[in-house]
Amino acid sequence: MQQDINLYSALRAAFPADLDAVAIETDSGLRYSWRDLDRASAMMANLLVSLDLPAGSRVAVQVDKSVEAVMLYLATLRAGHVFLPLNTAYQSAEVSYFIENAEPAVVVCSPKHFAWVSTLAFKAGTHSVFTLGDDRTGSLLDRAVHHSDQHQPVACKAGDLAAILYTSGTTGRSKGAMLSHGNLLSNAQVLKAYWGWQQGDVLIHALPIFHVHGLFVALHGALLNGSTLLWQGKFDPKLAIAWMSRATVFMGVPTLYTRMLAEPTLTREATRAMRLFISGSAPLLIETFNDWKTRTGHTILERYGMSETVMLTSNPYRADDRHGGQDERRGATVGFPLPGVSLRVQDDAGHDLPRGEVGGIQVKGPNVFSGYWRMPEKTAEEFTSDGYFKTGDVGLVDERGYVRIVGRSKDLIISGGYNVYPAEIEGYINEMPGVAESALIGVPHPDFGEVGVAVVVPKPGAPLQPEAILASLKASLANFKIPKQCHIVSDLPRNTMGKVQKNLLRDQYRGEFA
Ligand code: MCA
Ligand code: AMP
Repeated sequence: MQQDINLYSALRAAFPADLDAVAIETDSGLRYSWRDLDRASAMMANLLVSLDLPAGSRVAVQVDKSVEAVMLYLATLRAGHVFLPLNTAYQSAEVSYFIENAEPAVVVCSPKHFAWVSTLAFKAGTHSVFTLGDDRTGSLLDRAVHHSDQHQPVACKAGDLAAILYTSGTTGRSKGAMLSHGNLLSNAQVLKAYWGWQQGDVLIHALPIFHVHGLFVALHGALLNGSTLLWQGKFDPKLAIAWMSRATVFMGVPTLYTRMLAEPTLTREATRAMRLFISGSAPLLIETFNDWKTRTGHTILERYGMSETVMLTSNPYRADDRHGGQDERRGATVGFPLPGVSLRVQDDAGHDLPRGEVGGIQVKGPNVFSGYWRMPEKTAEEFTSDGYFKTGDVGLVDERGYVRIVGRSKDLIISGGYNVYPAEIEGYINEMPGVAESALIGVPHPDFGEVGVAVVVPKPGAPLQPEAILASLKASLANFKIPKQCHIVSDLPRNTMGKVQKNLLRDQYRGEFA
């Protein structure tokens, strides 16, 4: 019998005794107290209650990063509904897919997009559409302000849905990863201990809050420790460095680290007060790991996770975490499976591989999701018969037990921490007049780590222009998905099975942004 929980109640229990202390201080100088978070999320929760929605209704949110958006997230948890964050860069074709797939009862969008979002939402049967700006404007706040600031969080079961995070399938169509209160709370509790969260910690929050890293790992980390957050609406390396004299923890994707390394104000002195730098969502180059250590004296702690599993592995926080202190944080590894996480490496035939051998990484644990929203077949494909989730990542466990990710079996480009799925982009390009076929490959990039390059084959005699192809994509797709380069070629390399050999294309264009 699962006991009742609500993730919000667990976070609320960790608020400091002094509710008037500052919970979040923003880069525009606003200060929100813990009491503000509790009262505002109660009012928004009561607004949701007033809509009399079925339990487990989805609340889709595509708004610019703001503290009010955090309050809406907390309100959705309190009310026992399902939070569905959407990248602010998604355009109408992308958003209409999510709304058609998830059938949210409520959609909250930025005021500037209300016209097109409300049109496609109401057409899809959405009950209510509200607006929320990043300047404390919008109908959501206008309506919530009339509701009580007292709200008892709904009693949920650990297995009840708390959020759906869309992570596009390698076959192009996005899949909604279903995360429960139990998935999120168990992982947050493990990380609180593993990363040594302590009294007085202050987190610099510079990530978007429509993905797992910023919305769960960073936000829950601070809230579950009653720690103040220094809040950037959009990453600003100079300000992040300036704040390090007042903070102790920073979490980022590798691009944030390389951008801060480009700043002369990043010095050992500037980072003296800091306790912990965490990197993830994409591979951290050993050069970045080493440069950071040389410049600041800090050893970045790299960890590995997924939208489907939240955090899976982490480098040790304290050198004496394991085996009597021989272990330390090692660059180019993602450390050890977290407590409660079982991780194994298997070959394609499903046989466990010994340490040192490369294969598919599979995981099991209370943090691993229950499946993809309304895609039971797809879900079944990605779990083994004994309940392990196939991550699609390729790696090994080395002789000392460290996990190393060496590649991906899924056709995926991770650009500045965002996932770009070649199949989705290729689908759009192949629909364009004059295009016979195309391939999107990832190549190294000094800023984003990896970016997409499109290689396009025209139909006989068709006069294709790269700029026209990119402009057409830009009109339909989120900006981070747009290939950074487009080449027109006579044909694509294929193996004897007729499969496009993307590895040859990657080698051919590897130096594009060197
Ligand atoms: C912006 N652009 C990008 C990206 N971001 N292009 C490729 N990849 C990107 N990530 C485009 C912009 O649209 C613009 O194009 C041009 O590149 C320059 O934008 P710029 O101003 O440099 O970008 P920015 O606004 O500064 O954003 C860069 C960023 C951002 C701060 C690194 O991408 C970011 O916050 N990334 C974090 C993503 C994240 O949170 N990942 C966690 C996923 P144009 O001029 O044409 O518009 S969760 C996950 O992966 C798992 C669970 C895990 O382990 O955490
Ligand atoms: P997402 O689907 O957005 O949740 O991204 C999850 C994917 O990001 C994982 O399957 C990995 O491919 C990748 N990833 C996350 N953290 C790391 C890391 N530290 N090193 C390499 N890849 C990572």
